[in-house]
Amino acid sequence: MNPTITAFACSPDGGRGLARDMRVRWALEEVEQPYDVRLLSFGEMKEGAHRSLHPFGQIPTYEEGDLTLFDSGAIVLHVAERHAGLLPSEANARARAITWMFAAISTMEPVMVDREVVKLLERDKSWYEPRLQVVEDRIRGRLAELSNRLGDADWLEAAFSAGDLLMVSVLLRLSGSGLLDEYPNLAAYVARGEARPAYKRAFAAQLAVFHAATSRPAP
Ligand code: GTB
Repeated sequence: MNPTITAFACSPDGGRGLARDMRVRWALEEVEQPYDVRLLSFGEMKEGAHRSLHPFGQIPTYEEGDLTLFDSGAIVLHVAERHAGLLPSEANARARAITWMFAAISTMEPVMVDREVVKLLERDKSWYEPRLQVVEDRIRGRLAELSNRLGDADWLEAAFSAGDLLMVSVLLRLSGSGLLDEYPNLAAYVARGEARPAYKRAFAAQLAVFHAATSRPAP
């Protein structure tokens, strides 16, 4: 039986693939594991049935037989451990790839989320501009460090891994900000991730959901 994931019935990102089901879809596509998707409204995400799967009432979740998981990083790690293709088999190389997964989520992503919060919720504050500057400079610091480490390599370690999958997913949150373009090797790294057939399939699938939702006549 296919695993089932949850996703927004109508994603607030307008189908740009920024919601966190995208990284799970991408992982499943990389390992060629077919999956089903249960779409949820914001209201349904907060109801008891979904909260029994996800204590915080969010997407994505992952159900496979009697296993239920939440949190995109944990789900991607599970997929990568159960299937070949996203983690090296040699123990140290595998540990390094997993380290990049954590770095993407716990070192890189929080500064980007800070920027989104400032832009979304603090635009009307008198201190909006200086605060945005501080947050964006913090992002630049992280990007510079990552850029230095990546250098002219294609991927963070010897071969594409779940670490790259999460890092590219996280960096994509900066799309349209111009920040990524200040680091050409990172912009090229992200473009390499987006060019992967598995990424394209995952992106098309989530976009199809958004198009279906927005082309349906209002009830
Ligand atoms: N740590 C969890 C994980 O990695 O899975 C975080 C999950 C999470 O934040 N889920 C969000 C959610 O369910 C959707 S992805 N939010 C609803 C809620 O909390 O009530 C975050 C997201 C949302 C919207 C955009 N966007 O519009 O661009 C991008 C990312």
